[in-house]
Amino acid sequence: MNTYKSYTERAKQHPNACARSLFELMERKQSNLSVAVDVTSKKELLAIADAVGPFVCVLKTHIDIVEDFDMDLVQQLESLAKKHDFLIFEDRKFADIGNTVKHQYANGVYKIASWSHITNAHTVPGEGIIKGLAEVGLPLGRGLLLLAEMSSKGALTKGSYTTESVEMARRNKDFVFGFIAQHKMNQFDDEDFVVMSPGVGLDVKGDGLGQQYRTPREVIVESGGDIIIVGRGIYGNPDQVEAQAKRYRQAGWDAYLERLSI
Ligand code: BMP
Repeated sequence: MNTYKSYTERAKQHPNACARSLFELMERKQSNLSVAVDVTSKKELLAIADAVGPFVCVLKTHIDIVEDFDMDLVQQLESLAKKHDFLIFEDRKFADIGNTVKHQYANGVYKIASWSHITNAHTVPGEGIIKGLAEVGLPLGRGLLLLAEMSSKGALTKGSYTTESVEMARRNKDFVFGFIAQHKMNQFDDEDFVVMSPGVGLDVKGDGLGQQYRTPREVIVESGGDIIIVGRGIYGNPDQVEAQAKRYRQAGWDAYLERLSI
């Protein structure tokens, strides 16, 4: 029996506004690809965002690695998000007590909550981290992903850590709409967490620093992930950025169609 619904069906039923707009745009653009643009200059980041923009549903940033960061970078990213119809996900991986992360999210140099539609958090500090982030993010219509499983070798995100992270998400469904994880996390019929999976590559299996890659098919068909996150596989060769974005978008979408047909 096919237990997987289409992104359109999920958009119609999802209680979380951020998840609804994400599913709608995935179907509209026929893309379940997120590109991780881990480069250190503003110019390069914007050039890659513009090149991959037409092919992605989510553009993932690590804004604190950009050497010449300024608020103009953020404004330009927001313009590109409108131009190409994608959401921005600042992969901040918050990991402190609620009161601290609240400020890290809203204030400081980056003012992440003001421009990033989606962000994420580790569950290691306990549920207060979600409450703190929600105080800032919920009024702005933002969404949060919890890190339930990591892609890297030897990660401690397994067993009861993962199970308890899912329980935390269940108790905070107004703000938490999914996970960074390697597998589907839903257990009940009425539950619909979005799973975004990093560690995706078609050509290599690792990077020598612990990263582990699986193919889009392994992620989407075999493990039930919803969105593939691809970094160096796409921006690694500057002459191939657009071609690789198209290739991964196709591979991700083909895997989704295969999953629907099973
Ligand atoms: P790459 O495809 O180049 O390995 O990049 C993967 C991206 O996903 C990086 O931005 C990394 O920070 C992020 N990531 C990951 O690789 N594994 C995780 O478990 C969680 C992540 O956010």
